[in-house]
Amino acid sequence: MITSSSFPGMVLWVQVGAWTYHYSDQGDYTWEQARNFCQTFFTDLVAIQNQQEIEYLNKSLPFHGRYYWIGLRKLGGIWTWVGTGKALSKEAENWALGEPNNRRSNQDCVEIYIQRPQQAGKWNDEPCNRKKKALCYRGEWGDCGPELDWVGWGPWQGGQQLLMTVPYIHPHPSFPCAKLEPKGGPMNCSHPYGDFSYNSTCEFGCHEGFERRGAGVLRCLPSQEWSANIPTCTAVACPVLRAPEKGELNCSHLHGDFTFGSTCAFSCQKGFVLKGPESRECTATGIWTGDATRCEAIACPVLSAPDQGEMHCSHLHGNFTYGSMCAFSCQTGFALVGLQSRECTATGTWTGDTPHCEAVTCPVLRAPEKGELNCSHLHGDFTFGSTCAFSCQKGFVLKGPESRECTATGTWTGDATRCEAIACPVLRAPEKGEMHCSHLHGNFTYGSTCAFSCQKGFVLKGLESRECTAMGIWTGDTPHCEAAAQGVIGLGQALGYSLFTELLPPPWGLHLWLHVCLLLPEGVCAEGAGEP
Ligand SMILES: [Ca+2]
Repeated sequence: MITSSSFPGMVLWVQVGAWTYHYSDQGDYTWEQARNFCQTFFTDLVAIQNQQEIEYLNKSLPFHGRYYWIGLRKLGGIWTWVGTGKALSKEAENWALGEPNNRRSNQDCVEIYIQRPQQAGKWNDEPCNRKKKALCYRGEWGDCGPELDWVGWGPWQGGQQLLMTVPYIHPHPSFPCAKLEPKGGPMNCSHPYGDFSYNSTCEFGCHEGFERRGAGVLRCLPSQEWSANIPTCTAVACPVLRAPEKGELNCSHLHGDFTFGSTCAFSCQKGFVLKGPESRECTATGIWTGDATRCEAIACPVLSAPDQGEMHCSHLHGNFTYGSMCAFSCQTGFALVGLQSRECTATGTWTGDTPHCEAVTCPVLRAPEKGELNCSHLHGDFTFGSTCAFSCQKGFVLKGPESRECTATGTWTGDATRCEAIACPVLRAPEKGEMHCSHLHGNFTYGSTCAFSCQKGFVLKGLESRECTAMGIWTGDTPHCEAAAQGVIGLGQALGYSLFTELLPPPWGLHLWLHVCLLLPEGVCAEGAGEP
């Protein structure tokens, strides 16, 4: 910093404005940049007032090879003080020898040769895009202390003329801000007045998969502070994933929970199978790879009810899937053979085998003695629904139901059936006689034959034997015994009867004899029937 107050003998004025000079000691600017610099930190580029001022500046400012811009430029072809908008008067001109020459016809801005070996303190027109130091002033109002040196009159401002004093010239500091270090992303800065200095701007980006939190551009302010806090880059978030029902989620996170780079693997509980990708990854765009994953119950083959039976299933997770239970039953008259229920296992197979329904069996029926059996079977021999009809041979009558049916409980309807021989009336021996019966099937029943004989001295009148027929009636009539004539013994008696009856057992002897008698002359047998 240069301080100088080397103009002695100047009258001091109170309550007037003053100005101070400043220049940029870092960086060179185009004329526009220089004016911006001056307007930002001070008042404007200097307007040269008089020769004392020029001398002062030339003496006080350091030499710089490119010299300093001042607040004079060509506007509409006229050299104009930009601070006041007033044209440069002929008297105030201070051009260097041969200037303004407007070389190449683009020299519209003015520099001042500070400490040039020749033409020091003079002006030269220059292209405005050349880079030079900025020479600024600050207009100040207030008490002027006795230490201020009078230089000259300042420009009119606010209706009064500033008293120009030049207490010192500031080389302008660079107004540095803190150096920025990017956090997790690229940083692109431009430094018009020096690294991380006034008006430096830094643009911040983030790598793929990361989002910026905070301002995208920071500017270094005159206060030597950045316009905002340095932004950070955070990983792009994906929606939070949850474990599928009946499944589990296993995530690994690179940068944060469910953010770019996170991967989640899925698995299912026993009995469930994964549908969808086994793992998903959070992408840079904040969406997960793949579709949603779910766990489906493992399916077993579809079961059906057995013939003549029913099936009732309960499904925990879905039709005929893991955990489904099916119970089996049979219709009335049928019995289940096999397991009563099956369960769908985690391997997709059923426990056990499918049961089947078998018709309930009844005891095998046989035809009654002297009878016949005629059965019809619906489902199998002598099983539920079988019916058996009974019939008897000639001469026998059915006792019990004519037909029986096999019921659902495995028993036959009705009682056992039998064939009984048809009964004839009980016969008695004739008076004075005897009766000898032979019974084939029962006393005095079908097939029974009874032979009749008389005591000595009596003769049988009528048939000597009768037979019980299938109609339940006896052949012929009951014979009777009559007293025979004394002492008369027929030839038949002597030769035949005794012979036949003694040789053959009754009634066969008598039968034969009776037949023989038919061949003999009438009266022989009849007379000889009685006892002598
Ligand atoms: Ca020139």
